[in-house]
Amino acid sequence: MKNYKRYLITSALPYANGPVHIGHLAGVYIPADIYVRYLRLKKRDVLFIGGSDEHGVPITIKARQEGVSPQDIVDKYHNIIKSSFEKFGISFDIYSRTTSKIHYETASEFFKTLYDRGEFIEKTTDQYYDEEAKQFLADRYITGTCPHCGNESAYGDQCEKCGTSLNATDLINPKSTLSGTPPVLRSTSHWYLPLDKHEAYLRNWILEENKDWKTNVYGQCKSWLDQGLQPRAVSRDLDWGIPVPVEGAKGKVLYVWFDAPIGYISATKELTPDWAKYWKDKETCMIHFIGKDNIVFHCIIFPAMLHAEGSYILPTNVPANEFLNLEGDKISTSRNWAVWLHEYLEDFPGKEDVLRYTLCANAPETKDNDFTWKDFQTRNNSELVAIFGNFVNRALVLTQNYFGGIVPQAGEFNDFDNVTFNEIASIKKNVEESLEAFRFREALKEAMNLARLGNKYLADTEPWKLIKTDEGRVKTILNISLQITANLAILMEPFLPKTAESLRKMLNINQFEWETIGSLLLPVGHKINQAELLFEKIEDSAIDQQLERLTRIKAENERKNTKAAPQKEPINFDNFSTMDIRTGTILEAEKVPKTTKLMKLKVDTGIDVRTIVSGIAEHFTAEELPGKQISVLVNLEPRKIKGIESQGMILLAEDFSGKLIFVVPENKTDNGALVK
Ligand code: B3M
Ligand code: ZN
Repeated sequence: MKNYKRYLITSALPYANGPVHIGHLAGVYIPADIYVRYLRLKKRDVLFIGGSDEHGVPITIKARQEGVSPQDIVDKYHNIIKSSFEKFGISFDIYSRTTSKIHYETASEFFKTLYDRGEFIEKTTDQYYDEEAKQFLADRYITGTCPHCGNESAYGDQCEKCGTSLNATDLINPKSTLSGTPPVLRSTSHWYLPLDKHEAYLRNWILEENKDWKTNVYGQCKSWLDQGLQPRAVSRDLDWGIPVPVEGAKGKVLYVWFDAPIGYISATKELTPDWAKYWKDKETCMIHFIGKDNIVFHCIIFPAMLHAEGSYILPTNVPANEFLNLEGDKISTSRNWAVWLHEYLEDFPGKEDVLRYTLCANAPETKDNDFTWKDFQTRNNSELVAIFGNFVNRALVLTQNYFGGIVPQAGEFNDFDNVTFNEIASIKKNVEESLEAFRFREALKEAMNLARLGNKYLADTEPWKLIKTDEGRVKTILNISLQITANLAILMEPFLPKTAESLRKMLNINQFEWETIGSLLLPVGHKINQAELLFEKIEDSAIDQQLERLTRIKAENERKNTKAAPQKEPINFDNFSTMDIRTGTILEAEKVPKTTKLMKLKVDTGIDVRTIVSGIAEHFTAEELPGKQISVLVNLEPRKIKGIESQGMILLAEDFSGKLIFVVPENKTDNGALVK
């Protein structure tokens, strides 16, 4: 790793228009936090910047939906998001917000500097306007088909599917999201940042100087640059945002993607009077952790802004991740298809690190990836509990039992001891290499190898068998095992901070520093504390509950998206009156053996008691049916189903989620009453 004097690590500012979910954590905040914790353990000078993005159309749309003001929305969600991050141990040095005073000043000043220096061009163009809502349709107020990839729900400023940044007038079949009507064109003037002017500079900077960037990031930038850069509007006709700080700009605010990245600067200013050295000194390494939909803004537009301003450094790297899916489907706020962090915290209290572990082990680093609850359970039970927890517990409990919790004096190391102990340093090196290349999954896997090593060492040396015959040897074995445990407490800190802290408490150690990994950390005679379980098994029932929740959400969504089937061909009254429908009561019910759907019913139709076979066994149990009054078509030709003669048909409605509901008389009535 090149040694920089200091590090400025930023993570994308989430829109404060909803809570955060596992996709945010896996894509941005966990990798950023691991990296920062690693740098801190290496005693580097590092600042970790975060905050809420509180402007832009995502906020005003949500405010409309909830019938409150944009300020109410950002106040509410900023706090929810901030507290979720805290609980998951995302260790920001500051978590700020873009509605802060210091941000208004910083962003306005930034704009003003570029404006005064003639870095913008002012253009009057036709833009989409919603005549019903009496408003220009910026960004997410307008959707349409992306001209590049055909995605039908691209926004006015960006297609989230292919990552392309768009102008609203590029969209095919544009539609206002306010009124749903096709918009009209109206002329308006705005300030544009001429990206074309900076193209050659950016080309050289990215394509030549930053060849080591992740391939997904480099590739997106290259394709952008190869298409040629166009001037980009940096103001909007909206009433929520930072007012454009020049004369005659009434009703115009800064484009949210102009102000938001400046939020990183404002937050640093808010944090420390020394902010400028983090932003303006070439010996700072600045890294932006983001999701793939933010690449163009962080690699092209923000650098162009910084370059135009002239006194700022550009990022050293922008390690963007791909997207995380949930159980095979794209995570979606509007479809509620997500695992929300605040809900996870309620369902799995104290298990923050388990989610950190799963999301890192399965991070969407090079391609989109899937989160499944089954995988979550397996990672916990077969890795955290069975490997990490098990090893630590054995090492500590054996020390308690045999030596009263005192680190015993090791005898001379044999070859196996030496090989095992030396392995710690090589694991450290591997973890470092992976972390520094932003390969966090690999780093975690390598770190877990230390727990594996410990487990294997105990299994191979079997101190529990030796204790009766060779106490001296057991002392050596447990000394080494405890040293591995203490090394684990440091090595795992970036990934599993809470676990590492518990481990340090059990081991009774305070000092921890990355460079000490690989050495004997616990002196002979050191007293360790009582062992507690680091992880506990997650039962099937907890996983089933989560899966049931998702099934419910899926059904609800399907229901919302399904419309009533179109009407059938007309019939006349005579056609209808040939059907003999009666009220009846189910007397007995029994599942038809070797079938999944069929239920054999005995029904009192008022005319007789007869057998009817009905396809309802997946919806009702045999126990809940007897006594139920229903409607039944009694003159349907008898049919043999699975060898049973069925004499009629029970009437059921199928709702939009596919659920079956009996068509029943409003009040209990006579069996055999005619339905007409
Ligand atoms: N708020 C987009 C997002 O949440 C945006 C990031 C801003 S980073 C300066 O995906
Ligand atoms: Zn697209």
